[in-house]
Amino acid sequence: MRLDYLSIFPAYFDVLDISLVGKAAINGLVEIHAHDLRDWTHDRHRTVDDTPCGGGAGMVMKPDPWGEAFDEIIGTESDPSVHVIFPAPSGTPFTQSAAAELSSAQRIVFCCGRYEGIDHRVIDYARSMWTVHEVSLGDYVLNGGEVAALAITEAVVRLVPGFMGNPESLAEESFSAGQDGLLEYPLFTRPVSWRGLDVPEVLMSGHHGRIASWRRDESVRLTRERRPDLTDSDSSGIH
Ligand code: 6GU
Repeated sequence: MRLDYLSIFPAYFDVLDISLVGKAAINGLVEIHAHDLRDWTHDRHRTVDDTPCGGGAGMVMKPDPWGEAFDEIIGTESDPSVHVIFPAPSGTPFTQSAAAELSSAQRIVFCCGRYEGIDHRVIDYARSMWTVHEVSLGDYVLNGGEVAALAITEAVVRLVPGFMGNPESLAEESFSAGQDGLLEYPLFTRPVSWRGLDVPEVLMSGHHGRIASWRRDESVRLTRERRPDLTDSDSSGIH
């Protein structure tokens, strides 16, 4: 899998080297390329923004540097196997199933906007050429797409076959099919008693049936309490 990042702050992606994603890069599982969008400007001030057509506050990212960067990084041919991601609060919510689908992609290009956003023709052009995803991490506003791109990267790369030492731990965590779409149950390890707090007795009982049913009850209780939205769907596992 090759990952490209287009940003006016490419140093954000330096952290990928010190993470498990960096280990995956060393092992040849992923290839990481961070680019400075200003490399595709031609004026003395390396301008990437301009005032919004129609007026209003803030600035909009000009289409030209994006187009030239696409030409050089991706090419000028249509190829639906290239996934181009535009992180933005106006995108569709990013989910575990979206991460799972992207984990089999050969190429992902992250387009990290700043200011009020990117000229929409950049997104329309990319859509005419490649597979575009406009995604949001949640209902809050970040200053730019970089931190979102890092989060999406981590969610995707850990699902790339060969990344996880123990792939079974993927099946049991929150939102995975193995958890029936419920939140993960609470975890404990030794010591059995710590600062006056004890590990639930059932987990020390050695009774696998009772342990499974305790964990299931806790998952259902937590999901109802914290994420009632997840219990509405037919796939929630609460029937
Ligand atoms: Cl993907 N981008 C930005 N800029 N803000 C966000 C977001 C993304 N998701 C939530 N807030």
